Amino acid sequence: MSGFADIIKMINRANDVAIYCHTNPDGDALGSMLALAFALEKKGKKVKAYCDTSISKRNAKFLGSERISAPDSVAHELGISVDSSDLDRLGNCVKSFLSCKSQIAIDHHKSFKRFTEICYVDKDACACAQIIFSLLKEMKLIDKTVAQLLFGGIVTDSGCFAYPSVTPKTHEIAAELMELGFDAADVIYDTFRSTSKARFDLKRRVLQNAKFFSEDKIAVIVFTAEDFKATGTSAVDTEGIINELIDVETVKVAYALSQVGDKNYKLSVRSKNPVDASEIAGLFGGGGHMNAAGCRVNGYLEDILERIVKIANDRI
Ligand SMILES: [Mn+2]
Repeated sequence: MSGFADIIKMINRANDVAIYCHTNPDGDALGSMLALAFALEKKGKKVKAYCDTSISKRNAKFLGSERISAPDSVAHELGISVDSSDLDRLGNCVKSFLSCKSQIAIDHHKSFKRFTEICYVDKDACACAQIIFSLLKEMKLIDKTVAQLLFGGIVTDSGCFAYPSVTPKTHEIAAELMELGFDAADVIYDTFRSTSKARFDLKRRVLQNAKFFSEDKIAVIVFTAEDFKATGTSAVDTEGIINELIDVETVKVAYALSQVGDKNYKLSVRSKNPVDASEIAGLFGGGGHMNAAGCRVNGYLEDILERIVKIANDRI
């Protein structure tokens, strides 16, 4: 692992920087990426922001989200990956990232697998935006726009300051950012609370069919292709709905299966301590954090359900 000094040196040397985040970006990925983009532009760099997924309506509230695009075929001078725990998470951006003359990875996932020589990983940071804050503070590049983006990133990854990953440092950073004068309540509404009517319909439909197991300690919801079609939504709209399950008092492990293709699902895992969500996701080649993680699972829905319920049962 490298310190900020190495990273700042590399940034200072490059004129043409491409910033990358993971596929299906969440608020932390977008806030981190766009804050860094605006800041480096202020420093006179030519900056691109790349992601392989189109931005959801909700995430379009992040300032500058319209500038995010799929990568072009240009080999950039410096590639910076934010909030991505491994190379595969960059999805269709992998080739572009690897084609950059030099690379940096900045991340906070417990399951981080090193994929660049120069990387900065702080597994105690509740959001990648928290690390970007420290980096940009050292570079003296935090203005109101950057602050608002970083705040949005922290809000989404911390469950609005509610998850166990939140530390006094998180609040200190949030307070420092708020001093720059954006409307924090507006950012929280836009990035955390607000929902489209279509997403509300999806939520209502899927929660109605939530299944509970083992004396209500395990809960599962499934987003099928049919649910998406009926409500005019897509996988990006599932973000956060799983929290309704883990908020049930008795629930220790919550799962959300989201259909990607025929016999192909994205599995999100939420847990309460001491159950380790990233360990469960790791069984399927995925990863994440202690209380929130994800992976891909293949198979018939009934078989997957049986398997994941058993896995949870062995751990509660
Ligand atoms: Mn994150």
